[in-house]
Amino acid sequence: MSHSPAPSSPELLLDQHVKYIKELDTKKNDLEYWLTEHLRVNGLYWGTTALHLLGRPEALDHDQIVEYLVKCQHDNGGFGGHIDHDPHILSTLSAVQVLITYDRLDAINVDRVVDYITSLHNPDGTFSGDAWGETDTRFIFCALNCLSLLKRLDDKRLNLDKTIEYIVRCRNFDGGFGSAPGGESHAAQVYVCVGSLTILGAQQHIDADQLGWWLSERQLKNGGLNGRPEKLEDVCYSWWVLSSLSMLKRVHWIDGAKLTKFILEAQDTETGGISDRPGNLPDVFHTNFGICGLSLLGYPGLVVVDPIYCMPRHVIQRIGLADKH
Ligand code: GRG
Ligand code: ZN
Repeated sequence: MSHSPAPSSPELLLDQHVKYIKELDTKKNDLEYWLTEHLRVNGLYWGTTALHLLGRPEALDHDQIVEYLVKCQHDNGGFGGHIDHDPHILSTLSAVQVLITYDRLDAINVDRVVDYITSLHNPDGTFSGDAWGETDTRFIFCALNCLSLLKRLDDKRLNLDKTIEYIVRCRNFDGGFGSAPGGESHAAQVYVCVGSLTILGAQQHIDADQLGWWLSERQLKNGGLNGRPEKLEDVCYSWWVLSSLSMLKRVHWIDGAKLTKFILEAQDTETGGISDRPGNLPDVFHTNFGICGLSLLGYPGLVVVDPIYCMPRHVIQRIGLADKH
């Protein structure tokens, strides 16, 4: 929790990151492009969000992306990770986030999205990821984030008291949360549980001081954050940890200058993009969450990100959710 000024940080390579994201869809000769096909819709969400936070929303063609997303929606309302891929709650949330960011919800059938998500709701309050039934606190958050963005949390088919009860059962002795009752505390699971309870107006179930302490303990000597004790630092925890601290109004409990420096050192100065830690190859997931982390740290010139929805704050304001939590 010290606030010593960090030695000089590299600069944010804004133009190079925009170029990196724009070119992702042109790398069809790379094996990685095809191996990540099932993540195409998630990738569009990460790229779109990063570009908006960089202040360059027009760098991708919105009409072309909307047309593509429409093709990913199934008759049951869910979206697949790519055209002809089975629907899943993760890609459904990503598609809805992109369409709302572009203000293009008119392009899809919203009632059917709500039908799909409610069809995944289980009697114990959880949500399955897809028709195969796997459950996890991640999918609860995907469902609540999506239904909240669509203003459909009041759907009569939902029993959200049960959902709160279930999340409380995932809370551990250290104040953190796991993926299921009894699961080890992990910063990404903390984000989805704190986000879910915040959306549901149920933060009273969190011990903010104890959890804030656990989250601030995630910062290592080099400024980076890990996801749980004894693990390596990774740029994406700049989002999972910091967004949780932000929802708990405790961002100042970590050393922001040192974290800023760590994230900037993970930039690829040749290709643009950000990697999981300095020296590794960049990818669009860590590029987005690195930029989201910098935005939460108030990095100059970046658009402000919303810590709950992980979308530009001005979009959350436009749809009238900014003052709700
Ligand atoms: C809208 C931002 C947003 C998210 C939607 C999909 C989702 C909801 C949340 C994902 C949460 C999650 C569990 C992310 C995983 C993050 C991660 C780096 C996991 C790696 O875990 P380990 O055990 O790594 O491989 P460690 O760092 O513990 O060694
Ligand atoms: Zn990571």
